[in-house]
Amino acid sequence: MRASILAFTLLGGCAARPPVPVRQSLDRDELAARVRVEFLHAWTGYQRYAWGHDELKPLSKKPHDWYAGTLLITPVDSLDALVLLGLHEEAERTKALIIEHLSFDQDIAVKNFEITIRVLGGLLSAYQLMNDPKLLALADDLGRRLLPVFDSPTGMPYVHVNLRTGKTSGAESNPAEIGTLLLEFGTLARLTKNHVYYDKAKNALVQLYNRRSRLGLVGDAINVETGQWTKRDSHIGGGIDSYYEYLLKAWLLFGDEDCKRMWLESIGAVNKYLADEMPSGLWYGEADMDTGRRTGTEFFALAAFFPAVLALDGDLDRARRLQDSCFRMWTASGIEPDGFDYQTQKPTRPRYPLRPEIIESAYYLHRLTGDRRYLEMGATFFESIIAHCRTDDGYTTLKDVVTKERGDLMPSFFLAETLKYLYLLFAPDQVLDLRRVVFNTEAHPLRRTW
Ligand code: DMJ
Repeated sequence: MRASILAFTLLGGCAARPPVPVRQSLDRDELAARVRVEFLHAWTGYQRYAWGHDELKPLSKKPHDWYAGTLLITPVDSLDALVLLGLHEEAERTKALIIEHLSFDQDIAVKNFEITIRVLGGLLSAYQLMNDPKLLALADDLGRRLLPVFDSPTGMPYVHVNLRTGKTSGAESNPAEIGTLLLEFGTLARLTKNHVYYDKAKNALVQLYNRRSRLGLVGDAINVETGQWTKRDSHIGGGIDSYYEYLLKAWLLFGDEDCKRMWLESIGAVNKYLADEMPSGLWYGEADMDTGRRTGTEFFALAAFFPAVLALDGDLDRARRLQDSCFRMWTASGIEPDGFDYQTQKPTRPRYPLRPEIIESAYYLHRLTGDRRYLEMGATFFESIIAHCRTDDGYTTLKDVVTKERGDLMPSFFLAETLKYLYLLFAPDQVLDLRRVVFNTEAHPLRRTW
């Protein structure tokens, strides 16, 4: 036990739980219905001003495409949510758009990680929910075009690949982009019976894991050609986050014992060196991957996925305490900043880009503990998002959670994740049984049908 934890424990320290506003009448059905109405509001804005494009800019009422051509990122990312929310007409119309108009035969260099989690993951989960083989054929076409990323000297993927030519670029990568591929490529392998997808994505994960430090930690940048770390700061925030998530979930989805072993060793190191017991609660900060020396006390909105992962692993004590800390971070300014110094309790990165992670964790914790506290938290998140981010034609990002100055983008993950997890939190358990699916990092539920 590290000295700071010991001193804190000996002092009888146990951070007071942050108060969560308790509503006299919290009606789950009514909240689920309200989330559905807000989903439709956002979807209608997308349909009106950005149909057939990647994302909506809700203030300028214009579409936004990531590359020269569209990859229909919002429709693909949202399709399973449309089904789960019971918006069947919209789902059929969206599926038709995708099948008729989505082409991966484009001369564009795409980011492998983003396209894998949003587009490949979205196609696979929609295929499993809607049972249309054309969705699987699209996923297979995309998977084949992404495969050249793994042709580096180490087998760890390049950052970008041209979908038409297969030309790769971007040797400087990070654990999240290297290690967040196996759920999608593995599912594609199982569904198409082409084991190459599984083998390449798993090899990338193992190659990364094999380069962990003596302490069992990873850094936040690595060169996929030389295999050398280029940044040695360790944490659970953006750039590393979902690498850990996929070690655990690949074990759960595929029963892969190597992933189980890698997860168990990794979570031990994370809890030993990155967890920080403070008077304000449990947090996870930054540390040097070689020495374990604390290098920072910043917690990220992206790291708010971690209570969900801890809960899924059965560590409900840490999961609950970390979720309480995340809730403090949310309520400090009335909505969540992207970064927060847990020592000073001040935002370090003031924007709120409509992120879902804290809501995802509330959903897991509610389902795995049955504690109403997480429904109350969810109601708070929903009210803040409506108060600060709702526009006439959708929802938009905040540039600054203190001033509430608005940005002009509705990222696809707002529909795919933020509103989906809010809906699932309040909706009846039968809508989706958490024990029967594994969500990819973009909230696409995958089922072991093989
Ligand atoms: C999403 O695209 C995914 O959840 C990813 O793992 C992290 N970033 C966004 C949401 O914040």
